Formats: sequence, C-alpha cells, structure tokens
Amino acid sequence: MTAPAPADLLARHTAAWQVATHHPFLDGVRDGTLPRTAFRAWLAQDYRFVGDLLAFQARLLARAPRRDQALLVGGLAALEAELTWFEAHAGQQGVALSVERHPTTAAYRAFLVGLERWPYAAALVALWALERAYLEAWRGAAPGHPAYRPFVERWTAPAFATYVAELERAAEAALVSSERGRADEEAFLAVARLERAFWAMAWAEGAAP
Ligand code: HMH
Repeated sequence: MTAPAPADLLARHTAAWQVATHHPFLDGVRDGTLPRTAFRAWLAQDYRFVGDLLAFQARLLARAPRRDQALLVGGLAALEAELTWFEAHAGQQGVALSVERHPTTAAYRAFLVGLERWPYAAALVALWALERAYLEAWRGAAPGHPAYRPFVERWTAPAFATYVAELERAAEAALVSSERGRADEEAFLAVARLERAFWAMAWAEGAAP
C-alpha cells in the first residue's frame, strides 16, 4: 500500500480542516470587528506557542535525515525572527507577553512535546499541517482590516507559502520511506483539533468580562 500524500489527508478530512482554518476570529480580522481583547489574547498566547514550536522544531531537527536539515534550519531561524517580530508588535500595542499559557496553549505544547515519541514522518506531517493551517486561515482573512494587516501579510507572504510547500514535499518523502501506520493521520487530525481550539480560545477571551 502506498503511503498517502499530505494532500490526501486534506482531501480526506475536509470538515475538520474547514473548522481549523475558518473562525469568527478570522472574519473579525478581515472586517475589523474583532474585539481588541480577543486579538490581544491571541497575540500573547501565539507568542508562547511560537516559542514552544521553536523548541519542537529544534528537537525535530535533531533527528531529521540529512535531506531535511536545511529546510528545518531555515524554518527555525524564521521562528526565532518571528519571536522578535511579536515582541515589537506587542510593545507597540502594550500587550504583555509574559503571560501564563492558557490551558489550550499548554495542551498544544504537550502535543508537540509528545511528538518526540512519534515516527519522524508523523511529526513532520504535524509541522506541515500547523503551518499550512496558518497559511489558509490568514489567507481567508486577507487583505484584512488595516489594524491587522501586518499579521495577515506575515502568513500570506509568498515566502511563507513556499516554506509550507517545501514542508509538504518533505513530509511526502518521509511518508514514502516510513512504515505505513496511522500516526500521520492521527497527527494531522490532532493539529486540526488544536488549531480550532486555539481560535476558540482567543475568541472566548474576547468575550470575557
Ligand atoms: C496556533 N498555529 C498556531 N500559531 C502559529 N503561529 C502557527 C500555527 C504557525 O506558526
């Protein structure tokens, strides 16, 4: 049996993927009606997430085959730069970044930490899926209300789309050379669920008194 390409996972789970990449939060980014508190909550929590993602990607790099090292190193450098970018925007908007992880952010981190024990191919599928989710989510919010445009532009930039496409190719190659299990599909579905939960978390924070 041939291993499924990452694109097959998208095709097989359109409903889960749809709700992972579409949310009233993103509609609010597009039309400017997003409650400021929701945006500020997202900014602080996504900063924590990106820090956790950087650590995950470093662990993934440590066990990557030679052919994927350049791609993962490039991604790591981009994540480190992204933390600086978050710090600049948070500073401008007076958002404190030294917040505790929300339970949803903590659950995402626990999943990323646990991926260390999953096959390399499945962990790479997870990385591709979570980056692809952001590409699609923010594309759906484009061009975005002026207040949020730098954020929309960050994850709709051609360079980011290229990175996501390269991750997809790498994941496809890893799947071909891995033993066929269900781990890749499980990883994909877990990412879809966690992405959905992340938008819901930020949105709920906006509704909080
Ligand atoms: C929750 N998913 C979440 N945050 C991000 N910054 C990305 C994916 C893309 O890096």
